Amino acid sequence: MAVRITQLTLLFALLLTICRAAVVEKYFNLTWVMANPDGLQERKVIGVNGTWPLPVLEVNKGDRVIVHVYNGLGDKDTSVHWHGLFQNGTTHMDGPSRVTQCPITPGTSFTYDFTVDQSGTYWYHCHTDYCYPDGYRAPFIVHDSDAWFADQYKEEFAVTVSDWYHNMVEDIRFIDLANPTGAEPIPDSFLFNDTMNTKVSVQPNTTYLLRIINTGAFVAQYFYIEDHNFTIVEVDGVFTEPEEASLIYIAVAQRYSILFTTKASTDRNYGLVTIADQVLLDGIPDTLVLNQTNWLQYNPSASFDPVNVTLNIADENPAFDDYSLVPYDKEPLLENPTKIINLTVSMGILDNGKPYAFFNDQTYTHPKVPSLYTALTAGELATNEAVYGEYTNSFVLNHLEVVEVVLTNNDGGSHPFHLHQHNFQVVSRYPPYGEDFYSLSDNVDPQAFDPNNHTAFPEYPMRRDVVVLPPMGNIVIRFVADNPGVALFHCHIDWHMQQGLAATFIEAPLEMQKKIKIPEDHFAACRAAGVPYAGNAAANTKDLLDLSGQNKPAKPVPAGFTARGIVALVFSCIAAFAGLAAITWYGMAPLSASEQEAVERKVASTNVQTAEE
Ligand SMILES: *[C@@H]1O[C@H](CO)[C@@H](O)[C@H](O)[C@H]1NC(C)=O
Ligand SMILES: *[C@@H]1O[C@H](CO)[C@@H](O)[C@H](O)[C@H]1NC(C)=O
Ligand SMILES: *[C@@H]1O[C@H](CO)[C@@H](O)[C@H](O)[C@H]1NC(C)=O
Ligand SMILES: *[C@@H]1O[C@H](CO)[C@@H](O)[C@H](O)[C@H]1NC(C)=O
Ligand SMILES: *[C@@H]1O[C@H](CO)[C@@H](O)[C@H](O)[C@H]1NC(C)=O
Ligand SMILES: *[C@@H]1O[C@H](CO)[C@@H](O)[C@H](O)[C@H]1NC(C)=O
Ligand SMILES: *[C@@H]1O[C@H](CO)[C@@H](O)[C@H](O)[C@H]1NC(C)=O
Ligand SMILES: *[C@@H]1O[C@H](CO)[C@@H](O)[C@H](O)[C@H]1NC(C)=O
Ligand SMILES: *[C@@H]1O[C@H](CO)[C@@H](O)[C@H](O)[C@H]1NC(C)=O
Ligand SMILES: *[C@@H]1O[C@H](CO)[C@@H](O)[C@H](O)[C@H]1NC(C)=O
Ligand SMILES: [Cu+2]
Repeated sequence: MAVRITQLTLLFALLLTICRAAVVEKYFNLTWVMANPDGLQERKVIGVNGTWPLPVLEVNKGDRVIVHVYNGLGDKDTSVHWHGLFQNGTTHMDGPSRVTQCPITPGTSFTYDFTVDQSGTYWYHCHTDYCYPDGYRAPFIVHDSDAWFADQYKEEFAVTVSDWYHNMVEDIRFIDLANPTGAEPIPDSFLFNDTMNTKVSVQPNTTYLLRIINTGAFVAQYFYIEDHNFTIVEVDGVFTEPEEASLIYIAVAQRYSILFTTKASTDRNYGLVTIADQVLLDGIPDTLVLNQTNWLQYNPSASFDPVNVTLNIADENPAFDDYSLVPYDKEPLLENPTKIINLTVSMGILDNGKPYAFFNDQTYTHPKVPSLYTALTAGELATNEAVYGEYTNSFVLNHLEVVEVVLTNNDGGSHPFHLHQHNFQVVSRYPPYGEDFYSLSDNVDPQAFDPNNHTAFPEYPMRRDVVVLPPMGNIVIRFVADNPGVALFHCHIDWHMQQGLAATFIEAPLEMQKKIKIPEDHFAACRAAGVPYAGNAAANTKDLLDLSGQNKPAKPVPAGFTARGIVALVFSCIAAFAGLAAITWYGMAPLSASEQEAVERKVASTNVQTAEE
C-alpha cells in the first residue's frame, strides 16, 4: 500500500509538471538600432524587432522554449547561446557558431527549440565571432516555485551590469599589429541594467530577491547595497545554502541571486553600488567612471545621492569568496576522475605579429566543419580526437565518466572560464583567497597544481558555470560527462575568446549519434553560409584522418627572435608594402617592463614548442 501511494504521488507530481509546462514561442527579428545607454554617445546596437535593450526572457522550469531568429542585420552573421542551459539532448541548440551550428547569415532564419529543466538566473547572447559587445545580450530567467527560498521574498528584480564601448566591435583594433601586447580595449563606460541612474522601488520591512548578471565583454564588477547586507541563494543557476555577504565580485557571465530585507524607515534612499575591477584595465582614462550609483528607492521625494566609494574597495573589504558556497543539493565531491585534462593558459604573439591566447601553447582556430557535425558524421572515428582537427583543442569524453580539468594560469591576468552544457564542481584553487587574489603582483611564478600536494578537496564543492582562474594560479574543476554533446570551454572575456582561448569537449560522440537529430533549417543555414556540414575538421568525408586543408592559425614565432624583433620585422614589412604610417606609433612606443617580460616569457615557451616539432 505504501508503495502504491508513493507511485501515485510520483505520477501526480509528473502530471503536475507536464501540465504546468508551457510552450514559450518568440520571434526575433534582429536589426541594427540606435541607442545611447550611457548618455554620452549614440551608437548602433543589435536590436530585436527594432528595440534595444533586448527582451528579458522569463519562463518556468519545465517550459519548452522556441525562438525563431531572423537575421535582419544585413552585414553580420549571428547565433544565440543560452548561457548556462544544459541543452540536455539538444546540444545542437546551444548556439556557438562553427561548434554546434553554422552561422546564421543575413537574410536567413534559424529556430532554437529546447526544454528548460533547470531553474535560476541565465542569459542569452550572440556567439558568432565578436558580436555580443554590440548589445546582443539579455537576461533569461527560469522561475521555479519549488526553489527553497521561493516563499521568502515578496517580489523579485533582475538587473544586468556590463562594460560598454562606444565603438562597434569591428572598429576596435584588437587582434592587430598595432597591439602586440594584446592590451584589451578599455570600455567607455559601465552600465547598470543597460542604462544608468536606475531606481528600484521598494517597500519598507520587505524582503526581495535580486538577480544580478554580468553581461559585459571584459570587466568584472564589485557590487554592494549601501548599508544593507544580503543573503546569497544562487550562483549561476545553482541554489546554494544561504550565505550572508556585504560585497560580491561578479566576473563577466557570472550570476548571483541575493535576498535582502529593506529597512523599517523610509526617510532616505540607498545606493546600489557597482565598481569596475580596475585591475583588469591596462590604463584608466580620466573620462572613465569606474563606480556607479543606482538606488533602492524607499522614498521618491528623498534625495538620490551618489555613494562615495574607494575604488580599490577590495583592499578594505575582500569580496565574498564564492569557493566557500555549498550547493543546496549538497552534491558530494565527485571522486576518481577517469579523464584528466591539463590546460595551461598563456598569452603571446604569433609570427604575424598579432596577439593570441593559448591553451597548452595552442590557439583555437575554428574548424571548417562545426565540431558537432563532425561528431555526427564520423561514425566510429568520432571517438578519435584527430578528426576534430589539430587546432581546435578537442578532447573526447566518455559517456558518464568523471572529468577533471586542471587549469594553470601562466598569465598575470585573471580569466573567467565558462563550460557549456554543465555546471562543474570547483574542487581546488590556488592561491588561497585573500586581498590580492584577483591581482597577484608581478614577479610571481605560475603555480602548477600538484596532485600530491594540495589543500583538502571540499566535501560539497561549490558549483557554477563560470569560475575565475586567478593570475599565476590554478583551479581544478570536475563534472560528470552525462550530457552527450559538444561543449565549448572558454574564457568568457570576449576579447580572449577571439584570441583563441577555447577548447572543445566532445562528450560521448557515439551516444550523440544515436540521439541527436539535426533539424533541416540548421543544414539550410550551413548551405546559406557556404559551410560544409559533414566530415572531419577539414571537411574531408572520405579519409577522416586526412586533415589536409584544415584551418590553421599563424605559426609560432621562429626560434631566435625576440618579441620586439618580430614586432619590428612585421612592422618594417607592413610599412614597406603599405606605408601604414598611422600604426607605427605603437611599434615605436616602448613596451613596459612587465609587457616586455610577458611577451618574452611567451616567446620562450613558443620556442620550446617549435623545437619539439
Ligand atoms: C517581433 O515582431 C513579430 C512580428 O510583428 C511578432 O510576431 C513578435 O512577437 C515580435 N517579437 C518580440 C520578441 O517582440
Ligand atoms: C525585420 O525588420 C525589418 C525592419 O523593420 C523589416 O524590413 C523586415 O521585413 C523584418 N523581417 C521579418 C522576417 O520580420
Ligand atoms: C531592467 O531592464 C529590463 C529591460 O530593459 C526591464 O524590463 C527591467 O524592469 C529593469 N529592471 C529594473 C529593476 O529596473
Ligand atoms: C553587515 O554584516 C557585518 C558583518 O556581520 C556587520 O558588521 C554589519 O553591521 C552588517 N551591516 C548591516 C547594515 O547590517
Ligand atoms: C516596520 O517594522 C517595524 C518593526 O517590525 C515597525 O515598527 C514599523 O512600523 C514597520 N514600518 C512600516 C513602514 O511598516
Ligand atoms: C564615485 O565615487 C566618488 C568618490 O567617492 C564619488 O565622488 C562619486 O560621486 C561617485 N560616483 C558615482 C557615479 O557614484
Ligand atoms: C561624499 O564626498 C563629498 C566630497 O568629499 C562630500 O561633500 C559628501 O558629504 C560625501 N557624501 C557622503 C554621503 O558621505
Ligand atoms: C596532467 O598533469 C599531471 C601533473 O603534472 C601529470 O601527472 C599528468 O600525467 C598530466 N595528465 C595528462 C593527461 O596530461
Ligand atoms: C606543498 O605545497 C605547499 C604550498 O604550495 C608548499 O609550501 C610545500 O612546500 C609543498 N610540500 C611539498 C612536500 O612539496
Ligand atoms: C541529462 O539527462 C540525463 C537523463 O536523460 C541525466 O542522467 C543527466 O544527468 C543530464 N545531464 C545534465 C547535465 O543535465
Ligand atoms: Cu581570459
